[in-house]
Amino acid sequence: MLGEQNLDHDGAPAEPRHPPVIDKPVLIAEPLLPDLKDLIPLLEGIWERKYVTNHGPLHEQLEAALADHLGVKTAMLFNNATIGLIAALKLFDLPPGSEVITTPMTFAATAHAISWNGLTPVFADILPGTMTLDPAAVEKAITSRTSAILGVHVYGTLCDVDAFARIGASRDIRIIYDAAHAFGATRSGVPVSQFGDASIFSFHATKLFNTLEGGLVATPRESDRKKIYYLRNFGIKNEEEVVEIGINGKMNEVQAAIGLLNLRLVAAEKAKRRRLRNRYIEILGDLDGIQLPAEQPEVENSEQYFPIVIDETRFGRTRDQIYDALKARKVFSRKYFYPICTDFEPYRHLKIVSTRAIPYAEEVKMRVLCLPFHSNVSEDAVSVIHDVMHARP
Ligand code: T4K
Repeated sequence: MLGEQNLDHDGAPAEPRHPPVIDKPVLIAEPLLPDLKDLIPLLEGIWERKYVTNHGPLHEQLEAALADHLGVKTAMLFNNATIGLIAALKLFDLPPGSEVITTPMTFAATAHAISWNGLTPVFADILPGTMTLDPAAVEKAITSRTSAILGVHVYGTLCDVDAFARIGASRDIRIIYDAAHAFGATRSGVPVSQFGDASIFSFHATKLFNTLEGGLVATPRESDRKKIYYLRNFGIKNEEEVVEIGINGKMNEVQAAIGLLNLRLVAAEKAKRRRLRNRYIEILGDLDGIQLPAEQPEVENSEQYFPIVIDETRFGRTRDQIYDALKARKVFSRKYFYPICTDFEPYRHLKIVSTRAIPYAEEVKMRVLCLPFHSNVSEDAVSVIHDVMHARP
């Protein structure tokens, strides 16, 4: 029982209604929003100061709080993760036209950030299980023109960071992580942002921690701070000097206010999602042909998404049939990520480099389905999902 409306007077889980009825559509994501009454004093302060953007006091406060929360030396706020990705790639002065190896199993923004930098995306296959970049496929994709690897901790599942660290160390290749889904994830207690040369988080409304729109570039080096600052703010050094080809990547004060308040709520939201994860595992664990999210025992999950992979030959129904059956009962799952990047017009001409005859990404894109995953997924919704998944074909 996760949504407040489903708690009985003792705060204990209430029994679901039978048959379960969904009054309000259950969406894949729902923004975590602070209490309006807590926001108003912060808004009053902004109105009083009349300083609404360009690194205001709330912005600075949030940036420091996030560096601390994420355990990282350099943490720079952005207006969204896409601009953060574009700026992070620019940080390393990668040779124009050089190749950046990435995964096709991601949101379009990952590949677009490479292209916006005048770099060439090269797509490599993903691993069954974690659905993250396959290091062996990456090795196969490396050429003399490779300048970086852009891995994605997709769904909050961590990439094989050790393998990529080895690859990066053995050649002059930057390792950058799109950590849009991995806010607060750790491995053996090490914050995810400690891996690689840079990590980019998304604070979009659909993310565990959100500032409505927003993002963050984190690096393990203090020395990157100044350059990222320039990249975020048009390259302006002072009133008379512009020293970098920067962009406008600034977060405003209202977003920072939401961030400061949401940071207090994240732990509770995460705990509720962890309970939902366990409920899903309970109701789906015994189904033949259903692959649950990869287990990474040493990882503290970011609780961003709950992807399942449906093998229709064993399960008896396809992913699309399940998607439609849930939709008919007002439960809106999402086919993240279908289509994959190599299905999109700008990248359609590119092949996925794989160690297999048919890239795994091509198979799994037809089978993956993300279930609604936030604290307002009620026990009634869980019951609907249970019924749909257990129904006879
Ligand atoms: N890298 C990766 C791996 C990413 O997944 C993303 C973004 C990025 C980079 C880039 O990050 P940002 O530049 O956005 O910071 C959504 C998000 O817009 C996008 O941020 C996210 N990934 C992607 C996976 O999901 P859509 O097109 O699926 O969003 P939409 O509008 O269909 O909303 C999804 C669900 O959330 C709907 O059921 C409605 C619900 N929703 C949405 C919004 C905006 C709400 O309940 N309230 C809301 O305000 O992309």
